[in-house]
Amino acid sequence: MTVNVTVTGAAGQIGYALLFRIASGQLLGADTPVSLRLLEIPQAVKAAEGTAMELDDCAFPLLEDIEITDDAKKAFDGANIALLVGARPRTKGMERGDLLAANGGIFKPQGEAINAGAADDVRVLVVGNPANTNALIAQQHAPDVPAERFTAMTRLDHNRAVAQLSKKLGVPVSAIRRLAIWGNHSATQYPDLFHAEVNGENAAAAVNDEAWLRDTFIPTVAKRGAAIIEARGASSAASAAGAAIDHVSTWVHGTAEGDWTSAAVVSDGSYGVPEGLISSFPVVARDGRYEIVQGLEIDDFSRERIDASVAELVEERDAVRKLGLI
Ligand code: NAX
Repeated sequence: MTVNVTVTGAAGQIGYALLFRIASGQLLGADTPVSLRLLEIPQAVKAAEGTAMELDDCAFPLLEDIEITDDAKKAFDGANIALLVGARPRTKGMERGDLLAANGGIFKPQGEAINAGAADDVRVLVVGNPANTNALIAQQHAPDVPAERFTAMTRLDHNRAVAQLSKKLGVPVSAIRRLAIWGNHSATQYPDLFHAEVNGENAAAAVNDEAWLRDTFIPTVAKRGAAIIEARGASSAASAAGAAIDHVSTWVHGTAEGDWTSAAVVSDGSYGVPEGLISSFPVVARDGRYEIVQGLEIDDFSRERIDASVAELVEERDAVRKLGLI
């Protein structure tokens, strides 16, 4: 059966890296035809049409059709997968409150449109920043959709952490399992090596260098986005698109036995993260659902960092509440 995939911000740079991979079958597999619905703001519809021309020109056998619109209701009608990439970036002199308000103006109506018209099995991934709180706003305006269907992306952070660890230890990325990002997709995020494994051995023990972990690994992962901008002159796009593909394809197809991944999902109160916040956790995907890995022991080092990132999420939630956005 054809799967309807809605992508917002389709004319942006992540959109450009993402759409071709979806249409080629990398999101849902080589047997699943896709119908793309691209949502853009009116000024960018023409650019999205240009991307659609290129998608046509790839003659992807799995791509059934492409619809381009600036109307959220149309874009989410019948959506099975919704990738919310378009967001309002922070511009010079913009306060955090202004940023949250501007994004509330995007994610509230999109949540409402998902609630009104998306398919019963809709799964939502928010990529656009501030991703966790944008996802919370959309989720709060979609009361008829199970809350667990709203997620935000920390898979890029996860992949970045895997890559850094692989380089440090000189092992292939395939040797690394059970890494986890906790908290907010922001500089406060906490990439956790204490539960990760390298060739079956504890990763923190294999590194055996707390100073590296604290002063190099964690800040390198957390500030990688800024380092990419500095080097490339533009923010990460292909790696972000790759992580979005990973997030959805894991969600649909499941995690490998004994492994887990990272995703920001609605908290059920696990690990002291207030219920209802959309926070990153170690998660397994089973039967099309992301579930928080339970029962991990959290030491003081990790506790302090998880709490700091979660405190930031609480502040963001309180700020959008105050603005009347949720
Ligand atoms: P671009 O500025 O290239 O593209 C964004 C696109 O969204 C633009 O074409 C714009 O017209 C569109 N847009 C804006 N408002 C819209 C609306 N209401 N409806 C539909 N489309 C709308 O940004 P890009 O580099 O593609 O990044 C997109 C978002 O991803 C940004 O918010 C960025 O901060 C975020 N990121 C999130 C990451 C994550 O790990 N969660 C990593 C990468 C990226 O930084």
